[in-house]
Parts: sequence; structure tokens; C-alpha cells
Amino acid sequence: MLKIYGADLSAPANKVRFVANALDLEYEYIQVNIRGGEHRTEEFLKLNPIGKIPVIDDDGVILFESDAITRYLAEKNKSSLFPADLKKRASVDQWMSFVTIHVGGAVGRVLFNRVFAPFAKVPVDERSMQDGVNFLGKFLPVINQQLTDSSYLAGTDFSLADIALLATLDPCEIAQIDLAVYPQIVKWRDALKQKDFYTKCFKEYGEKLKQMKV
Ligand SMILES: N[C@@H](CCC(=O)N[C@@H](CS)C(=O)NCC(=O)O)C(=O)O
Repeated sequence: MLKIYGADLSAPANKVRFVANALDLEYEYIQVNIRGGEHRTEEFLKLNPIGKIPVIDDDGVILFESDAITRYLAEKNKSSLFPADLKKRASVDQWMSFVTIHVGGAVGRVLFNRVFAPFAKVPVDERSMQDGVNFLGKFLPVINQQLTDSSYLAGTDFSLADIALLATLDPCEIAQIDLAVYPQIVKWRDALKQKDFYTKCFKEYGEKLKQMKV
């Protein structure tokens, strides 16, 4: 059976679980304790030499990097989440890259410095945090416009790009990133968060972290 190594606070790992759920796949979810260093063990480094989640083991097919994993799972299952049509697929690829590299990178800077650095008692990098905020101020209007022009990120059809964005934006509340100024993103996001593929994972991202009163 497919094994997914992840952690509930990891947006890339949640992306993989959302896709596996959307594809209706059976899988075993293995929580990797990052704070406990489980991702640095000899055993885990055999799965991913850079010691990061997510990783999948699909009956011996070991893969890391969330976007490669989601493409593999969708392609293997001949899913319209990753369309066969060249132009449609290129559009999905374009938005996936935009989301992961630009939006994800910026959310990561803000999240790390506002939440994880104080929590781990490591110095906050104010410059990096401000860069993250500024980048989001450039990138999120582009996404908002795209979701005004079309129902989904890559056009009329729900795709891997939407799932990538949904997972990437999950930490916004705990990172105090205000999405209310992007009404189309809010509308799109609220609708997708009701879907089974999402609620099968959790009701609300970061529930446990909030309970820890970070
Ligand atoms: N580009 C990777 C990013 C993976 C990543 O950064 N994972 C984080 C959790 S969100 C991790 O494993 N961090 C542990 C570490 O770097 O020590 C992907 O999309 O899969």
C-alpha cells in the first residue's frame, strides 16, 4: 500500500495527502516527528537524502518533493487533476511552479519568522519576514485576478495547482497573513476547504499548534 510520510503542519506534506484523498487512494499516513529529529535518522535519510517530508513509498517507488509526488500520483491514476492535454497541462505546471516557488517561498519566510523562530527560540530575521510580506503583496493579487477570470487556478477545471495553492495558504491564519483583502481567493478557498479531500485530513490547519498557544 502507498505510504505517505508527512506531518500535520507541513504544507507540502498536506498537499500530497490532499491529492491522495482527491484521487480516492488508500494509503498509510506516517507522521514524522520533525521536532524529535525523526527526519534525520539513517533510516529516513535513505528515503530522502536531504531529510525532508513529504516522501512517498508506493510499493517500492520512493519519491520526495511534493510537486513531483502529486504529478506522479495523478498521472498514475490518469486523473484530470493533471490533464493529458498539452496546453492544459502546461497551464497546471505553470501555476504549480508559481505557487510553490513564489507564493510558498514568501509564506514560508513569514511563517518561519512569525511563528517557528519565536517558538524554537532562534533569532527572527526581520528583513526576510518583511521581504515575505512584500512578495505576497505582489503575488497574491495575481492569484486573486486569476481566480476572478476563471473558476480555478489553471482555468475551468480543478487541478493539482489548486491543491498546491490550498495547502500553501493553509498557514496564513497562524502566520497572520490577511487574505480578506483578496475576496476571490477567500471564496475559492472557503469552498475547497469544505471538500472531503481536505476535511479527511483535518478540520482546521494548525489546530494543535493553536492549542500549544504559540
Ligand atoms: N520542496 C519540498 C519542501 C519540503 C520541506 O521543506 N519540508 C519541510 C517541512 S514543511 C521539512 O521536512 N523540514 C525539515 C527540515 O528541513 O529539517 C517539497 O515541496 O516537498
